Amino acid sequence: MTYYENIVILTGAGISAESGLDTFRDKGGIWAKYDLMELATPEAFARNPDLVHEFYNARREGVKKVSPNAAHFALAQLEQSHPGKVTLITQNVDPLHEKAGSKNLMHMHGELNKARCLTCHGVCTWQDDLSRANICPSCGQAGALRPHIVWFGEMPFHMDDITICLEACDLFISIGTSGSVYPAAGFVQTAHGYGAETVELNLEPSDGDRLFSVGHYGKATKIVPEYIAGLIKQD
Ligand code: BV8
Repeated sequence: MTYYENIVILTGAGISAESGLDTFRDKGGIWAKYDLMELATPEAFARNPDLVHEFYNARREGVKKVSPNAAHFALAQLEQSHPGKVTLITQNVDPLHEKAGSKNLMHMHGELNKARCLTCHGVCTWQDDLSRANICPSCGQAGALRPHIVWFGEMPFHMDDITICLEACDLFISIGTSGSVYPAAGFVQTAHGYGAETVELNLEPSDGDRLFSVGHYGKATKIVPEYIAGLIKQD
C-alpha cells in the first residue's frame, strides 16, 4: 500500500448504523418512515415548526443512548498516528466522531446537539428538547431557535474549506454513504480531478461506486478498521 500524506475522509449515516442509529435510505431508514419534504426543508420548518422540532427532538434524544463503534475509533486513531494530515468531513449530525476522539472534523450538514437563532444567528449547544418556547441564550429572543442542521435547499457548512481540502488531498476515502446527496456526492470527482486516489468503504456499492478507483464492501466495523490498519502500517 502506498503512503499518502494528505488524507480526506467523508462519512455518511452508514458509519453510525452499527452504533444503533438509523440510516436514511436503507430499508426502514429515516426517509422511508418520514417525508423529508415535511421535515428537512426550511419551508417545512416555516410551515410547521412544532412537527420539525418533534422530529429532531426524538433524534437528539436517540443519540444520547448510542456510542461510537470500531469504525469511528479507527478514524480517530488514524488522525492521531498519521504523520501527515487527516481531515474528516461528515454528513452525519450525530456526535459519534468527536466522542471517538476525532478532532479535525467538519459537520457539513450541521449537528443535532446545536441550535441556531433566526434573530441573532448565534449558535449554541443544545442537548435537550427544543421548541418555540425556548429563549435564545445570546439575544434573549423567544421562539427564534431552530435546529443547527442543513436542510435540503440550504447551503452546506464549510464548503470553502472542504473544496481546499479536496483539491490538496492525495487520498479520498468515502465511508457509509449512498452517494445520493449533493454536493457531498460530488466530492469524489473533485478529489479525483486533482489527482487523488479514491476509495469507497461501504456495505454495498453506492450510487457513485464507479467513480472510485477502489472499493471494499462489508460492515463498517469490519472493513474500516482493516483498511485503516493497512494505512497506518505504511506510516
Ligand atoms: C444544496 C440533514 C445548494 C438533515 C441532510 C431541489 C432543491 C434544492 C436542492 C436540491 C434539489 N434537488 C436536488 C438538490 C440538491 C440536494 C440533493 O442532493 N438532493 C438529493 C436528495 C437529490 N442537496 C441539497 O439540498 C444540499 N444543499 O444543494 O444547496 C448548494 C449546492 C452546492 C454548494 C452550495 C450550495 C443540502 C443537502 C443536505 C440535506 N440534509 N441531512 C438530517 O440529518 O435530518 S441530507 C441526509 O442525507 C443526511 O445528511 C445524510 O447524511 C445525507 C446523505 O445520506 P447518507 O449519509 O449517504 O445516508 P444513506 O442512508 O443515504 O446511505 C447510507 C449508506 O450506508 C448506504 O449506502 C448503506 O449501504 C451504507 N451502510 C448501511 N449500513 C452500513 C453501511 N455501510 C457500512 N456499514 C454499515 N453497517
